[in-house]
Amino acid sequence: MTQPTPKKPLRIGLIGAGFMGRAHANAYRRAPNFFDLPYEPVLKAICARSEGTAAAFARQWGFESAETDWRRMIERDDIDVIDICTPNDSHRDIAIAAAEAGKMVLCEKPLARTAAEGAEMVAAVEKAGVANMVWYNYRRVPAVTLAKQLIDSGRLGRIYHYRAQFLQDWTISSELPQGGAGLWRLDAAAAGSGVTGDLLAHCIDTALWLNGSVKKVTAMTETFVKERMHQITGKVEPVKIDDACAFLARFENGSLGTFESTRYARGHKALYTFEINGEKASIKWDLHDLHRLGYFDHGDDSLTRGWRSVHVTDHDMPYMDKWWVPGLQIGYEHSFVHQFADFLIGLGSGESAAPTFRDAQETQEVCEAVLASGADGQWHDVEGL
Ligand code: 4PW
Repeated sequence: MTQPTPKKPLRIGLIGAGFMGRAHANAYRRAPNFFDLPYEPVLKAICARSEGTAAAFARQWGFESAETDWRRMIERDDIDVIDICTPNDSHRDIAIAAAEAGKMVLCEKPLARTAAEGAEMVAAVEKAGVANMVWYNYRRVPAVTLAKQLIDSGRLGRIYHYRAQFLQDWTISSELPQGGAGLWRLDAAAAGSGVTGDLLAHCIDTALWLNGSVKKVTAMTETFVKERMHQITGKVEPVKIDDACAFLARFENGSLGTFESTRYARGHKALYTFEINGEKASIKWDLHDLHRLGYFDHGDDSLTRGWRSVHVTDHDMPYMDKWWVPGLQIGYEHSFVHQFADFLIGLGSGESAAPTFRDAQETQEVCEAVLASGADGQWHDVEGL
């Protein structure tokens, strides 16, 4: 019997052992079980600031070694790809150092705190010629990928409206501190911005992918709790993130966009929704019911026309043939598995998996224009790349 050819190992160094570190580590482990991939992921090293955290994470997820200094991790010659899952304030330095060391670079979203940082990162990976990708995972929810296929096939016709929301409620208490472990998303120095970079960045990435570029935006932002204890300095400090942001957008294709995000929508934990209205049909999606795609086709018989709830679980749906028998659902974590599988498939074929750093920089530019508009109340053009 002929033996299968051994796959080329891809040795991964993961930096960051928090929520996203777990989501990514799970993806490295699951992807080769369910996808036929040209590379075999090797969980070479995990890096976390605390030795205990790094060692425990290595044990739990099966990493061969643990580091506490990301610079040391990048120096290692037994690592091919650096995956950045740290707070946003270290994305730039890690990505640039990794690219200069010739490593492939994966980065959790948003690419950076600002468009200027993002631009440096794009330049670094492109100069080094290393593979790169940003983890905007919702593109790989099968129902969202199906939405892309339906739009690209022309079923919606001309698009008039793009509407998106990302609602949470976890920062309402004024007792919640900012900064430090678990709460860096409230600290502008670490995060860059509030809901704009954290949540709207997802909505913007999906929108750019499904509906094309945004030309200009006008926004309003608000910080409801003005001061919070800072966990690192131990002092009560001004809060400089946007707690809520709503913006209007004009897309290149002539459609109008409305976007809203807040962490003050009592009752909502992670409600990401979008709806797209075209001349011939509309689609809508809701993260809380992520395997369904709402679809309305004006071409249907008028007596039975209505919103269909397409159950995106059949094997002809994107990614679904890789999982269980038709009808069974998958969830949030699978979007990361799909993204990592696509990255490895792209490495094999030589075609980069999207979004690359350059693609994600477009989201960064929209965020920048939104924040600038939130500050001065004017319309802002989105800068080109
Ligand atoms: O990236 C986002 C996070 O920062 C996520 O998609 C959801 O919102 C879950 O946590 C936060």
